[in-house]
Order: sequence, then C-alpha cells, then structure tokens
Amino acid sequence: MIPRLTDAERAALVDLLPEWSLAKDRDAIERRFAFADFSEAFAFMTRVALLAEKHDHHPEWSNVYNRVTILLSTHDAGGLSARDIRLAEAIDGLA
Ligand code: H2B
Repeated sequence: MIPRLTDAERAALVDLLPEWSLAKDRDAIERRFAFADFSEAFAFMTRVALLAEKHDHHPEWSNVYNRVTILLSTHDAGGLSARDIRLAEAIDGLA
C-alpha cells in the first residue's frame, strides 16, 4: 500500500506546487492550464501522457478546446501520495 501524504507534507505543497490546489471533494490536487488553441492543448496532453507512462502514474483530466484540467490522486493509496507530487513537478517542468 502506498502511503498518503502526511500533514507536514501537505502543508509544504503551497510552496512546492504553487500552481496546484487541493481539490474540493477529493484527496487530490488539480491545476488548470490554458493554451492558444486546441492544437496546443492537445500537444501538451500528448507530452503529459508520455510522462505519465514514464512515471507509471496517470492523471484524471479533461479538455475543452484550449483548456486542460488535470487532477492527480493515487488510486492505490486512496488519496494524495508522493507519486502525485512527483508527477505534478514533472508536468510543471513541461508547462
Ligand atoms: N495512476 C494513479 N493516478 N494512481 C494509481 O494508483 C496508479 C496509476 N496506479 N497508474 C498504477 C498505474 C498501477 O495501477 C500500475 C499497476 O502500476
């Protein structure tokens, strides 16, 4: 079982991942991205998909034209784990 983040690790998120926020109704983090058009948004999603495969950790996400919303949570942990933080940092590296 993958451990969920501790309270101290959660408190550090605001500095570590300032663009991400805690989801309202889930133990998850989310970030919204906006691009020039659909093509840019989908190119970004393609890069995130490759990252997700590399990390063996996968986003819950949606796309509406030029906007992409990504939610990260660890199903195997029933909530936020270090795996979400690592993937979020890698996604931030793309954006
Ligand atoms: N992604 C996410 N978000 N949570 C998981 O628990 C998870 C995953 N588990 N991707 C991985 C795949 C697991 O199912 C495989 C077998 O490693």
